[in-house]
Amino acid sequence: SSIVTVSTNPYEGQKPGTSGLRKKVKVFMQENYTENFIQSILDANKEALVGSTLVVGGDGRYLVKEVVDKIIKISAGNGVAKLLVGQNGILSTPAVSHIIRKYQTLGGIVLTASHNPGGINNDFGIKFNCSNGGPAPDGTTNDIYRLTTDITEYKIVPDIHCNIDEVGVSRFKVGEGEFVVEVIDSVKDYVEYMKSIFDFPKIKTLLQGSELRKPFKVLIDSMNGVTGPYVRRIFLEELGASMGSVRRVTPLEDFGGAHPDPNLTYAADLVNEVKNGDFDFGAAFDGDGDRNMIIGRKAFFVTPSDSLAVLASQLEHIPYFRSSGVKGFARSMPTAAAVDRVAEALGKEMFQVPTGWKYFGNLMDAGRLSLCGEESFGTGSDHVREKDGLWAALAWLSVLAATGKSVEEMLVAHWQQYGRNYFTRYDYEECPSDPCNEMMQELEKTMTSPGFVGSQHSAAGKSYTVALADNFSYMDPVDRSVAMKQGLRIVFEDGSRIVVRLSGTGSSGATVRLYIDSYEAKDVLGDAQQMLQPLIQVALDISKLQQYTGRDAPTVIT
Ligand code: VG1
Ligand code: CO
Repeated sequence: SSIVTVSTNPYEGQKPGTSGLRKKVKVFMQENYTENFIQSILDANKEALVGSTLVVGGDGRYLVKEVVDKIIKISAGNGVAKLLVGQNGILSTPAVSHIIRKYQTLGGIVLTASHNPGGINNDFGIKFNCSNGGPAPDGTTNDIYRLTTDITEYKIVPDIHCNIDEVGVSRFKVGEGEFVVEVIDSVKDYVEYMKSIFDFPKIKTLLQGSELRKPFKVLIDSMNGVTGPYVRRIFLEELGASMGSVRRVTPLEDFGGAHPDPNLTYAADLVNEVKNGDFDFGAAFDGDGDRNMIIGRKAFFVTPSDSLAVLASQLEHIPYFRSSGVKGFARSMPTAAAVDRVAEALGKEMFQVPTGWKYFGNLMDAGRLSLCGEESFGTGSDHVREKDGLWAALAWLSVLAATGKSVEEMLVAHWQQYGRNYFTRYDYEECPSDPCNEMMQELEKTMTSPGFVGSQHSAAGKSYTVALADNFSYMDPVDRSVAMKQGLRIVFEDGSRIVVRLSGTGSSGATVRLYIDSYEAKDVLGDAQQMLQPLIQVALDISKLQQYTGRDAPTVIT
């Protein structure tokens, strides 16, 4: 086959956000839109590209297979030697990260819009991960974006036809060289890896019960996303759970119409089943398998910030950490500071990074970070360079198996020892962009004007004094790269915090996120929404959020 050079024109707006380029499917379907972006990803790697191997896979949503086909043809046109492609285009985001690392490839291309709905009228996304298995850092995504703005042509081998439905190796002659596509089992490498990280027999005994303990009943929900086949292999085949322990385990192109975001709003069916049923544990994962929600008996909810803190304090129950040791911990800035207290108690290094998993990678590569998380239902460790939903569920089951406690007992004991960071996030989705940008500018002005630090704010009988107010910026301690304007942050004298930022993953309009984090040393058993009311009121007053967005209530509360 021969390489054809196709001329093209740049599209505006191909700037990757928090986690790759995400747009409506129909945007990606425009002539050459997807081709331009793929070519730009490859060009951003040009020094190492010729002769390289890349991993390709996605979450099974609408357009994944078509785009895999384009990646195959354009990779062949650009001198890539080999692609490792998940069967049917299926690979979870953490599985891509693992496969990149295991086979030491140049990187990988992940086709997903994560937790955003799928189908022809919804979202698609493309993300590049580097050779460490992690999402490309800002330097690389800026390079990719710059390349999209002045692209004039792409290179493609149009008559490569490769079937990705069957596992196997296909070889193609391209010019004088050879181009190889290896279609791999989507779950095998990942499942083997999980078996080396966790004590599967111990988890199996927990689930099946023993003379000492009745079976521990779980309900695992893949939300019709990519984790379906992974959950079936791990929970049904390896751990011997019954079909009644899993739900929605077939990946669907439109996620069956569901919004595959594991939180109390979008995973309400799981929550209700666990609330009304005889389950000890529930977990749900998002479309691409990197997010997780953990609930206990009667749907006792574990906030992601607490989940991170509890796991941090219990890592000795996981074989991986017993052998690799526990380095530092990290969280994204908006994530509640519960884990900071564990770090302090254990004498571990603690990092606070901007929102997005790409900021954790350097710390892991430098051997300074073992466990990290985000309030947005992201938990993970240095076993890969992405957050990992199934890993989080297995980590929790390991801890529960070892301690013999229920989920709720774990949390209550944790709060009694460390105090509790009450946390909530209000999302105002798909608001008009201009007023939201204006709100952010005005709020930053207010916060940074003289006299704001030290000012007092009261609501519902509570009073807060501002200790610090800034637009968060971060210098990576490893490569000293700087990320500016990562979210407006008001920290009060008692450590309580208000954070406001605009989402970088939406595909239309603006989504405002308001994060509230408030610490109580003693009063740890309250209702979060009630406990946080005064601070929420203060946040709405200072930001004038309702006035600018025209919304009197958030779309989603987590
Ligand atoms: C959101 C979350 C962020 C997460 C990102 C990607 O970003 O807030 O914590 O890393 O999604 O998650 P934003 O910019 O919309 O707030 V996923 O599961 O989409 O890869
Ligand atoms: Co995701």
